[in-house]
Amino acid sequence: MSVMRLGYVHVRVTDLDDASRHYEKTLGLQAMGQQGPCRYFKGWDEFDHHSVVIEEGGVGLVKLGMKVSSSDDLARFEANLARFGVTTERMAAGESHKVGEGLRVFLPTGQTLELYTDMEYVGNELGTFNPHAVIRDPRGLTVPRLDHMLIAGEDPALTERMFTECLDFHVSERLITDIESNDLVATWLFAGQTSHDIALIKGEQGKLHHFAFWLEDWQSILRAGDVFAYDDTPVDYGPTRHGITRGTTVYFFDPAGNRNEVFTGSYRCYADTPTITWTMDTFPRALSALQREVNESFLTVFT
Ligand code: M3P
Ligand code: FE
Repeated sequence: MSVMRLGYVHVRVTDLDDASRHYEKTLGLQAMGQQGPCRYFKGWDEFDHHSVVIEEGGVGLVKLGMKVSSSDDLARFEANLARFGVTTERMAAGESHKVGEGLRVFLPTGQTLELYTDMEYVGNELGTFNPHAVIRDPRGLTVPRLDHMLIAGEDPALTERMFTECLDFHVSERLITDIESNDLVATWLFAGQTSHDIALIKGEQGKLHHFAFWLEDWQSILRAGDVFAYDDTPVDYGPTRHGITRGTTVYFFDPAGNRNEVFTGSYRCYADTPTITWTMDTFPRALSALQREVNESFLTVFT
Protein backbone atom coordinates (compact mmCIF):
# COMPACT_ATOMS: atom_id res chain seq x y z
CA MET A 1 0.00 0.00 0.00
CA SER A 2 1.45 3.39 -0.91
CA VAL A 3 -1.33 5.99 -0.81
CA MET A 4 -3.00 5.12 2.49
CA ARG A 5 -6.02 7.39 2.49
CA LEU A 6 -7.60 10.74 1.80
CA GLY A 7 -5.93 12.66 4.62
CA TYR A 8 -7.49 16.09 4.45
CA VAL A 9 -9.87 18.34 2.59
CA HIS A 10 -9.27 22.11 2.76
CA VAL A 11 -12.21 24.30 1.76
CA ARG A 12 -13.15 27.97 1.81
CA VAL A 13 -16.14 29.11 3.84
CA THR A 14 -17.90 32.46 3.94
CA ASP A 15 -17.98 32.67 7.74
CA LEU A 16 -15.59 30.80 10.04
CA ASP A 17 -17.91 30.80 13.05
CA ASP A 18 -20.95 29.54 11.12
CA ALA A 19 -18.87 26.83 9.45
CA SER A 20 -17.23 25.88 12.76
CA ARG A 21 -20.65 25.37 14.29
CA HIS A 22 -21.50 23.01 11.42
CA TYR A 23 -18.30 20.95 11.49
CA GLU A 24 -17.95 20.92 15.28
CA LYS A 25 -21.51 20.89 16.63
CA THR A 26 -23.53 19.27 13.83
CA LEU A 27 -20.95 16.78 12.56
CA GLY A 28 -19.29 16.44 15.95
CA LEU A 29 -15.71 16.85 14.77
CA GLN A 30 -13.08 17.85 17.29
CA ALA A 31 -11.83 21.45 16.92
CA MET A 32 -8.04 21.44 16.61
CA GLY A 33 -7.34 25.15 16.71
CA GLN A 34 -6.81 28.08 14.40
CA GLN A 35 -3.75 29.26 12.49
CA GLY A 36 -4.10 32.48 10.49
CA PRO A 37 -7.33 32.35 8.45
CA CYS A 38 -7.73 28.57 8.89
CA ARG A 39 -9.41 26.35 11.46
CA TYR A 40 -8.66 22.65 11.80
CA PHE A 41 -10.88 19.67 12.70
CA LYS A 42 -10.61 15.89 13.08
CA GLY A 43 -12.94 12.93 13.63
CA TRP A 44 -12.84 11.11 16.97
CA ASP A 45 -11.23 8.00 15.49
CA GLU A 46 -8.54 9.82 13.50
CA PHE A 47 -4.98 9.85 14.81
CA ASP A 48 -3.40 12.69 12.84
CA HIS A 49 -3.83 16.37 13.68
CA HIS A 50 -6.65 17.15 11.24
CA SER A 51 -8.74 15.94 8.31
CA VAL A 52 -10.79 19.08 7.59
CA VAL A 53 -9.47 22.62 7.14
CA ILE A 54 -11.79 25.59 6.70
CA GLU A 55 -10.43 28.92 5.49
CA GLU A 56 -12.23 32.25 5.76
CA GLY A 57 -13.35 33.78 2.49
CA GLY A 58 -15.59 32.37 -0.25
CA VAL A 59 -16.54 28.79 -0.99
CA GLY A 60 -15.00 25.75 -2.70
CA LEU A 61 -11.91 23.61 -2.59
CA VAL A 62 -8.47 25.00 -1.74
CA LYS A 63 -6.69 21.63 -1.86
CA LEU A 64 -6.77 18.04 -0.71
CA GLY A 65 -4.15 15.84 0.93
CA MET A 66 -3.41 12.14 0.71
CA LYS A 67 -1.12 10.36 3.14
CA VAL A 68 1.56 8.14 1.61
CA SER A 69 3.40 5.26 3.34
CA SER A 70 7.02 6.29 2.79
CA SER A 71 9.36 8.82 1.22
CA ASP A 72 10.45 6.10 -1.24
CA ASP A 73 6.85 6.03 -2.48
CA LEU A 74 6.90 9.83 -2.78
CA ALA A 75 10.05 9.72 -4.90
CA ARG A 76 8.60 6.98 -7.10
CA PHE A 77 5.36 8.95 -7.55
CA GLU A 78 7.34 12.10 -8.40
CA ALA A 79 9.19 10.24 -11.18
CA ASN A 80 5.97 8.63 -12.47
CA LEU A 81 4.18 11.98 -12.59
CA ALA A 82 7.07 13.68 -14.41
CA ARG A 83 7.00 10.90 -17.02
CA PHE A 84 3.23 11.23 -17.31
CA GLY A 85 3.57 14.98 -17.85
CA VAL A 86 1.81 16.25 -14.73
CA THR A 87 3.30 19.32 -12.98
CA THR A 88 4.49 18.79 -9.41
CA GLU A 89 6.55 20.69 -6.87
CA ARG A 90 8.28 19.68 -3.66
CA MET A 91 6.62 20.88 -0.49
CA ALA A 92 8.66 21.73 2.62
CA ALA A 93 7.65 20.60 6.11
CA GLY A 94 5.30 23.14 7.68
CA GLU A 95 4.16 24.76 4.42
CA SER A 96 0.85 23.14 5.25
CA HIS A 97 0.18 23.49 8.99
CA LYS A 98 1.28 20.36 10.93
CA VAL A 99 2.14 18.53 7.67
CA GLY A 100 5.63 17.23 6.90
CA GLU A 101 7.46 17.44 3.59
CA GLY A 102 5.75 16.17 0.50
CA LEU A 103 4.86 16.55 -3.11
CA ARG A 104 2.28 18.98 -4.50
CA VAL A 105 0.53 17.66 -7.60
CA PHE A 106 -1.48 19.86 -9.97
CA LEU A 107 -4.21 17.51 -11.18
CA PRO A 108 -5.27 17.63 -14.85
CA THR A 109 -8.80 18.36 -13.53
CA GLY A 110 -7.47 21.57 -11.91
CA GLN A 111 -7.30 20.73 -8.19
CA THR A 112 -4.18 20.74 -6.01
CA LEU A 113 -3.28 17.44 -4.34
CA GLU A 114 -0.68 17.29 -1.57
CA LEU A 115 1.02 13.93 -1.00
CA TYR A 116 2.75 13.72 2.37
CA THR A 117 4.18 11.08 4.68
CA ASP A 118 3.80 12.80 8.05
CA MET A 119 1.28 14.86 9.92
CA GLU A 120 1.61 15.66 13.61
CA TYR A 121 0.33 12.66 15.56
CA VAL A 122 -2.22 13.54 18.22
CA GLY A 123 -3.96 10.18 18.69
CA ASN A 124 -7.65 9.36 18.54
CA GLU A 125 -10.02 9.99 21.44
CA LEU A 126 -9.83 6.40 22.76
CA GLY A 127 -6.09 5.91 22.96
CA THR A 128 -4.23 2.75 21.99
CA PHE A 129 -3.98 1.03 25.37
CA ASN A 130 -6.98 -0.98 26.62
CA PRO A 131 -9.29 1.37 24.75
CA HIS A 132 -13.05 1.71 25.02
CA ALA A 133 -15.07 0.95 21.88
CA VAL A 134 -16.70 4.32 21.30
CA ILE A 135 -16.51 7.79 22.78
CA ARG A 136 -18.57 8.18 25.94
CA ASP A 137 -20.69 11.19 24.96
CA PRO A 138 -22.10 11.46 21.43
CA ARG A 139 -21.94 14.95 19.90
CA GLY A 140 -23.93 15.75 16.77
CA LEU A 141 -23.32 13.01 14.20
CA THR A 142 -20.27 11.80 16.16
CA VAL A 143 -18.30 11.47 12.91
CA PRO A 144 -15.36 9.09 13.34
CA ARG A 145 -13.48 9.98 10.15
CA LEU A 146 -13.26 11.50 6.71
CA ASP A 147 -13.91 8.93 3.98
CA HIS A 148 -13.77 10.14 0.34
CA MET A 149 -14.42 13.01 -2.02
CA LEU A 150 -15.79 13.69 -5.51
CA ILE A 151 -14.18 16.38 -7.65
CA ALA A 152 -14.99 17.70 -11.13
CA GLY A 153 -13.00 18.66 -14.20
CA GLU A 154 -13.07 18.69 -17.97
CA ASP A 155 -11.02 15.53 -18.50
CA PRO A 156 -11.76 12.97 -15.76
CA ALA A 157 -10.34 10.21 -17.99
CA LEU A 158 -6.88 11.82 -17.97
CA THR A 159 -6.89 12.30 -14.20
CA GLU A 160 -8.15 8.71 -13.80
CA ARG A 161 -5.14 7.52 -15.83
CA MET A 162 -2.85 9.67 -13.70
CA PHE A 163 -4.15 8.07 -10.49
CA THR A 164 -3.91 4.52 -11.83
CA GLU A 165 -0.64 4.78 -13.80
CA CYS A 166 1.29 7.06 -11.43
CA LEU A 167 -0.15 6.60 -7.92
CA ASP A 168 -1.15 2.88 -7.88
CA PHE A 169 -4.90 3.51 -7.66
CA HIS A 170 -7.52 1.04 -8.95
CA VAL A 171 -10.93 1.74 -10.44
CA SER A 172 -13.95 0.25 -8.66
CA GLU A 173 -16.72 1.72 -10.83
CA ARG A 174 -17.09 3.83 -13.99
CA LEU A 175 -20.02 5.70 -15.44
CA ILE A 176 -19.90 6.11 -19.22
CA THR A 177 -22.30 7.86 -21.60
CA ASP A 178 -23.17 4.69 -23.56
CA ILE A 179 -21.46 1.55 -24.79
CA GLU A 180 -20.93 2.85 -28.34
CA SER A 181 -19.05 6.06 -27.53
CA ASN A 182 -17.59 4.87 -24.18
CA ASP A 183 -17.09 8.50 -23.01
CA LEU A 184 -16.24 8.71 -19.31
CA VAL A 185 -18.72 10.68 -17.19
CA ALA A 186 -17.42 9.69 -13.75
CA THR A 187 -15.02 7.24 -12.11
CA TRP A 188 -14.49 5.88 -8.58
CA LEU A 189 -10.90 5.13 -7.51
CA PHE A 190 -9.38 3.39 -4.51
CA ALA A 191 -5.89 2.94 -3.11
CA GLY A 192 -6.85 1.18 0.13
CA GLN A 193 -9.65 -1.40 0.45
CA THR A 194 -12.75 0.79 0.42
CA SER A 195 -14.80 1.29 -2.76
CA HIS A 196 -13.32 4.76 -3.26
CA ASP A 197 -10.95 7.30 -1.79
CA ILE A 198 -11.64 9.75 -4.59
CA ALA A 199 -14.09 9.99 -7.47
CA LEU A 200 -13.94 12.22 -10.54
CA ILE A 201 -16.83 13.58 -12.57
CA LYS A 202 -16.90 15.49 -15.85
CA GLY A 203 -17.69 19.13 -15.17
CA GLU A 204 -16.21 22.52 -14.56
CA GLN A 205 -12.45 22.51 -14.07
CA GLY A 206 -11.12 22.58 -10.46
CA LYS A 207 -14.48 22.14 -8.76
CA LEU A 208 -15.62 20.22 -5.70
CA HIS A 209 -18.80 18.12 -5.75
CA HIS A 210 -18.66 16.78 -2.19
CA PHE A 211 -16.52 15.32 0.56
CA ALA A 212 -17.87 12.50 2.67
CA PHE A 213 -17.59 11.36 6.27
CA TRP A 214 -17.86 7.76 7.40
CA LEU A 215 -20.61 6.75 9.82
CA GLU A 216 -20.99 3.39 11.54
CA ASP A 217 -24.26 2.07 10.09
CA TRP A 218 -27.55 2.84 8.35
CA GLN A 219 -29.13 3.81 11.67
CA SER A 220 -26.51 6.55 12.04
CA ILE A 221 -27.31 7.82 8.53
CA LEU A 222 -30.98 8.09 9.48
CA ARG A 223 -30.08 9.81 12.74
CA ALA A 224 -27.96 12.28 10.75
CA GLY A 225 -31.19 13.35 9.04
CA ASP A 226 -32.79 13.94 12.44
CA VAL A 227 -29.85 16.07 13.59
CA PHE A 228 -30.01 18.08 10.34
CA ALA A 229 -33.63 18.91 11.14
CA TYR A 230 -32.65 20.22 14.59
CA ASP A 231 -29.76 22.25 13.19
CA ASP A 232 -31.54 23.48 10.06
CA THR A 233 -28.85 21.92 7.87
CA PRO A 234 -29.86 22.07 4.19
CA VAL A 235 -30.26 18.51 2.86
CA ASP A 236 -29.51 17.88 -0.82
CA TYR A 237 -30.55 14.24 -1.20
CA GLY A 238 -31.31 11.15 0.83
CA PRO A 239 -31.24 9.18 2.99
CA THR A 240 -30.96 6.51 0.32
CA ARG A 241 -28.65 3.84 -1.05
CA HIS A 242 -26.41 4.52 -4.03
CA GLY A 243 -26.42 1.98 -6.87
CA ILE A 244 -22.82 3.00 -7.54
CA THR A 245 -20.70 1.80 -4.56
CA ARG A 246 -23.85 0.48 -2.77
CA GLY A 247 -23.17 3.01 -0.03
CA THR A 248 -25.97 4.43 2.10
CA THR A 249 -25.96 8.20 2.17
CA VAL A 250 -27.29 11.65 2.88
CA TYR A 251 -25.95 14.68 0.99
CA PHE A 252 -26.15 18.05 2.73
CA PHE A 253 -24.48 21.47 2.67
CA ASP A 254 -22.22 23.37 5.05
CA PRO A 255 -23.26 27.00 5.73
CA ALA A 256 -21.03 28.27 2.89
CA GLY A 257 -22.63 25.86 0.41
CA ASN A 258 -19.93 23.18 0.16
CA ARG A 259 -21.62 19.79 -0.23
CA ASN A 260 -20.90 17.15 2.41
CA GLU A 261 -22.04 13.52 2.58
CA VAL A 262 -22.39 10.96 5.33
CA PHE A 263 -21.69 7.51 3.99
CA THR A 264 -21.51 3.89 5.15
CA GLY A 265 -21.93 0.32 3.91
CA SER A 266 -20.45 -0.08 0.43
CA TYR A 267 -18.07 -3.02 -0.08
CA ARG A 268 -14.45 -4.03 0.22
CA CYS A 269 -12.12 -3.75 -2.77
CA TYR A 270 -8.88 -5.49 -3.69
CA ALA A 271 -6.42 -4.85 -6.52
CA ASP A 272 -8.05 -7.72 -8.45
CA THR A 273 -11.67 -6.62 -7.90
CA PRO A 274 -13.17 -6.15 -11.37
CA THR A 275 -14.41 -2.70 -12.39
CA ILE A 276 -18.19 -2.19 -12.56
CA THR A 277 -19.50 -0.20 -15.54
CA TRP A 278 -22.69 1.89 -15.64
CA THR A 279 -24.25 3.66 -18.63
CA MET A 280 -26.04 7.00 -18.36
CA ASP A 281 -29.44 5.48 -19.20
CA THR A 282 -29.31 3.82 -15.75
CA PHE A 283 -28.06 6.96 -13.96
CA PRO A 284 -31.14 7.46 -11.74
CA ARG A 285 -30.69 3.95 -10.29
CA ALA A 286 -26.89 4.39 -10.16
CA LEU A 287 -27.30 7.49 -8.02
CA SER A 288 -30.15 6.19 -5.91
CA ALA A 289 -31.12 2.54 -5.93
CA LEU A 290 -34.23 3.35 -3.90
CA GLN A 291 -35.81 6.46 -5.44
CA ARG A 292 -34.34 5.95 -8.93
CA GLU A 293 -34.55 9.63 -9.66
CA VAL A 294 -31.99 12.40 -9.97
CA ASN A 295 -32.41 15.70 -8.19
CA GLU A 296 -31.48 18.77 -10.19
CA SER A 297 -29.09 20.24 -7.59
CA PHE A 298 -26.96 17.07 -7.51
CA LEU A 299 -25.97 17.71 -11.12
CA THR A 300 -25.71 21.48 -11.00
CA VAL A 301 -24.25 22.54 -7.64
CA PHE A 302 -20.44 22.50 -7.56
CA THR A 303 -18.27 24.75 -5.42
C1 M3P B 1 -21.19 8.79 -4.30
C2 M3P B 1 -20.51 7.81 -3.51
C3 M3P B 1 -23.37 9.14 -8.62
C4 M3P B 1 -23.04 8.60 -7.35
C5 M3P B 1 -22.30 9.18 -6.44
C6 M3P B 1 -21.83 8.39 -5.40
C7 M3P B 1 -22.71 10.34 -9.17
O1 M3P B 1 -21.17 10.01 -3.87
O2 M3P B 1 -19.98 8.17 -2.50
O3 M3P B 1 -20.53 6.64 -3.90
O4 M3P B 1 -24.19 8.56 -9.25
FE1 FE C 1 -19.75 10.19 -2.15
